[in-house]
Amino acid sequence: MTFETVIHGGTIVTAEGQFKGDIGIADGRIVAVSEKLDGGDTRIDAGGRLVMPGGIETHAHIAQESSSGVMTADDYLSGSISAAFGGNSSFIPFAAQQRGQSVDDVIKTYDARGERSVIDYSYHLIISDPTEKVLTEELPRAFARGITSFKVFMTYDLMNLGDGGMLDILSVAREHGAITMVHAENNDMVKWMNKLLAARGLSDPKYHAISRPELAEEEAINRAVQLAKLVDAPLFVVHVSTEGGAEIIRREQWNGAKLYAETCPQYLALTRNDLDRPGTEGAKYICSPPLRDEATQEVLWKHIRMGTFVGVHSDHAPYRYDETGKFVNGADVPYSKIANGMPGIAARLPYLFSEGVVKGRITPEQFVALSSSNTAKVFGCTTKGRIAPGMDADIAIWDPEERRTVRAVDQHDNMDYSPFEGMELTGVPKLVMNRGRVIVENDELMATEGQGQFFGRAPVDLRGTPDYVAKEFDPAQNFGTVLR
Ligand code: DUC
Ligand code: ZN
Ligand code: ZN
Repeated sequence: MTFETVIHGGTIVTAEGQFKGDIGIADGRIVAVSEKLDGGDTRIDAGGRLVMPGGIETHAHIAQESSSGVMTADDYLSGSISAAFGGNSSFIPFAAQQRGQSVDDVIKTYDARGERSVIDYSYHLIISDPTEKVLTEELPRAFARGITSFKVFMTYDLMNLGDGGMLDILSVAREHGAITMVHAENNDMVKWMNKLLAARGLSDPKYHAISRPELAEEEAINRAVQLAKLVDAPLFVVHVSTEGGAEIIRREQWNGAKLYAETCPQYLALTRNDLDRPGTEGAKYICSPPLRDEATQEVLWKHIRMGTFVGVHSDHAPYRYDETGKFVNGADVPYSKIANGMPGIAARLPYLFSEGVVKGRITPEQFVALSSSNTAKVFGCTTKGRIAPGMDADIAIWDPEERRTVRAVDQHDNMDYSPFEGMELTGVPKLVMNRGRVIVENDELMATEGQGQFFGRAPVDLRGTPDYVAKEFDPAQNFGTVLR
């Protein structure tokens, strides 16, 4: 067998275990994994290093307008470069439908934006306007192209679908084998809190955290799960930030819901006290759901360890600390008019490795599962997320001992701050590969604009998840009525 590249002498870590071995690569694929491989036009020495699947970042807002029209600071070039420096070989940002827009047009728009990417990419659709045409014609066309996941919102007046709209989307998704992602916060609870705070003149950034109560997330997660169970549709709860929310998810996974969830580094690393920094500094830490408290952080780690969460993703939503981003509505505006989101696509995996593996909260195998392998299964990335013959050669080689201090300038994004600034982390992705091509090596970008490719995805893998049949859908209990 001939190889273009052989990675030799490293410790190969998969979601199942680790072993010393070599990887042979040809035509962008892994073609051999063995104790020792000779040959290779290029030989990469991975002695003393961990050789893992490249990360798959599945929660990132790239070249995306918010519902109020603010464009993210990163496009597919800068966003993908930043992802690559953070140990990712591919990503799945969102393609967002604004109300009144056709889904076909949305996909066309993002296809043009995606062409700049240096790593492979796919999209989750965001659906804000589920018209009959969207449900019966456009979503099936998107599925046929391999766009097999989409996100819906339970909050924000311009995005929120209402429970009926969610049931429509969940049912269509179920029919096609797609998975629905949900941003779960109770819209009315948040609006009511906003009114309460405004009436008292409480508008500093820190009140953002108070305006979006933990109970609003817990209520909405519970409701989203019951809606999904009613139609037996798979559901992925994004950016879980509360103990109560995580517990509902754990309980309902046990009860047979086809239920997946993630949390994000910011909910593990930061707290609402970060919103109470001097002047308007707290604006940098405005994201939704909001940052919580220290007690919640350790509980979320426990859920990571125990498998409640299939992934830890960045929710990279980059808005600069200036008039193009955070202060697009003015420098001296209430928290509710400050752009909502923070960057973190480059910091996600170094943070998870350092605080997770190095501090003994998770194993290296769990790190791999949480950074790529689990997500590859849930989102149908059939050729990614594993080190095995036949898979794409999407590989990250890590120095598990090198220490770094996080600095905004090293994130390689278009941002002017990092919420993780100054954190001391151990473990650095030294070489990152996408389909056999080195894209980052020793802090240098080796990739060129546009070399990333769009990848279509398979339906969610639901093997081992028996059907859940609500009594009202069971002909034995509903007077023999066939509803599905
Ligand atoms: N939800 C996200 O997932 N990202 C940014 C803002 C938001 O509400
Ligand atoms: Zn969200
Ligand atoms: Zn997000």
